[in-house]
Amino acid sequence: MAQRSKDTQRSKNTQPGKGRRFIFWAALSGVISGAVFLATAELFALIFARSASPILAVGGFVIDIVPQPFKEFAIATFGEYDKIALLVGLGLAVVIASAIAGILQLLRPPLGVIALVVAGALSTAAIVTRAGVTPLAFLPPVLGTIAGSILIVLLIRRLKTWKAAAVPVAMTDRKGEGLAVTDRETVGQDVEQPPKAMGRRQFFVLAGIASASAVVVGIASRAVSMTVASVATIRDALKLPAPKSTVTVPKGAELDIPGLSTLFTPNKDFYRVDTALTVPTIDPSTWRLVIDGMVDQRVEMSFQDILDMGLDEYAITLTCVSNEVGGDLVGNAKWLGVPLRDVLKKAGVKSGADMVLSKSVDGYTASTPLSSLTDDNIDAILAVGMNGEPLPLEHGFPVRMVVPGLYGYVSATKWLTELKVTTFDKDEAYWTPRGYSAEAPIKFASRVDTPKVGQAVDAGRIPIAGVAWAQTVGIERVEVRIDEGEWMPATLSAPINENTWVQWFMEWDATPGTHYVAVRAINKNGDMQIEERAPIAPNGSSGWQRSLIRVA
Ligand SMILES: Nc1nc2c(c(=O)[nH]1)N[C@H]1C(S)=C(S)[C@@H](COP(=O)(O)O)O[C@H]1N2
Ligand SMILES: [Mo]
Repeated sequence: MAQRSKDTQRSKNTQPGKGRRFIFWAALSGVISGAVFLATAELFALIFARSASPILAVGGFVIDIVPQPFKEFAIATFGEYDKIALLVGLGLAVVIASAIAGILQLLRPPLGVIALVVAGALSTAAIVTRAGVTPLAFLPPVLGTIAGSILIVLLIRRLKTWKAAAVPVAMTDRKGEGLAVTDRETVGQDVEQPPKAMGRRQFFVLAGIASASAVVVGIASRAVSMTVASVATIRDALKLPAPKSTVTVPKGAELDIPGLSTLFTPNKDFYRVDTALTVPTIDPSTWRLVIDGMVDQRVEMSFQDILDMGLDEYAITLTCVSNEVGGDLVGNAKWLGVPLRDVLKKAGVKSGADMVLSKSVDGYTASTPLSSLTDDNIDAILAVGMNGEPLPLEHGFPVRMVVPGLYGYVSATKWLTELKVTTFDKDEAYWTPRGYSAEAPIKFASRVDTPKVGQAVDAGRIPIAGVAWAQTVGIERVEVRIDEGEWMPATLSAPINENTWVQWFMEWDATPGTHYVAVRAINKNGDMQIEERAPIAPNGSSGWQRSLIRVA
């Protein structure tokens, strides 16, 4: 019995059968490499370009090029499942094509790699020719192609090592038909078995790791992309109610000077600072704000509840504590929202509280002095809109806080989910144990936008221009000094309100050579901008910006 079963096994191991078996493993190697190609592309699509999914781009391309009668046939046959049918069809095509690539790589190397690179190039073409494509969209398919190509080479190489070790065994078997069982086993074990077993093990280890990672990474990335896409779709379809009041922008608020920051910072250019590795995706229909802690009654509000309070438009300049002197972590926007004091009133703040700990869905927290949120003269708001559209996902969709006069890290919680009324004694925010102050009013500042540091300018009459902000107080005056000259007053744009930055400019007769341009602001309380340099930690940088300008 034992003898016969061994013989049967051995007869299977003769070359033709053996070859067929390796063809199967080569095909599987191709399929795994194809899966790794797709999974890698999906992963990098998350980072670089949401639209850069090879399967979806190729699917979109197919939909675009397929003739109308065929589309009608597809709809007639699959009904509303036509797109699923297309994706299943594409999936099958990928499996078959990559299996063939694997076999080619075994039998006619490097044809398998070439096939994969061609497929990669085609999907890259499909991606970069889609509408609304971003500049980095080529990266995901290219990185996917590289990963898939490397893997197919490695897998087939290991498969060949295994085959090389295994096939001679089969030949020995055939020649040694008459050998005693013991003899054959000795031969097999001593000479052939170890490399064969090793080649086989190495092949399966790599194949196993690669396919498991492809499945996990691919499915996880696609799932994240789809949640983001669906929340992005919900956001795009969202129409915020018209505000009860809008911001009046006075004449002369916007100086039209090349190189000067625009009065309102477009959303796409607005600085972004947060600890979120991936942007939280929240469906506004399931979003809830909880107001609890030292309150008369715990209150829960839906997104609709916020909208139902009636929205007003507010112009507020946001500033990050990490903004260096002359830095760009500051931006001005029109926010649509409701006063936080009205929201807090619904819960009723108990006496003794002095802080609101705001929490984000991602665990981030900020500590804001209660007084800044209840003061009738401070427009602290829950914002749902930014510059005429719902908050962008990266800027806190669906609801965030904006508090004039306080750095973002102690006030501007994005993806807001809870307001806990508490005390500075009892609670601590995210940045407090990490070297930043629990309370941090914005240090008012001024910045030169043009001419840019290090950018050579032509001699002659040119404007020096920039922005200055002193949220809740307002900018009274901006002064400019060239080299060691006198401080000269700059012309200010008409301020929208004391919570927004103002633009300023000064005409300058630029003479050839290098010059220092310094700027400082005076606020409406008559205070001078702090001259002494301070680092951003623990509560914001200070110092007058002084930049070296080269005039040709
Ligand atoms: N959830 C969450 N909200 C946050 C942060 C964060 O890390 N997580 N960072 C804060 C900081 S430090 C700043 S300066 C502002 C920046 O807002 P923006 O990215 O919309 O410009 O958001 C604040 N809100
Ligand atoms: Mo910040």
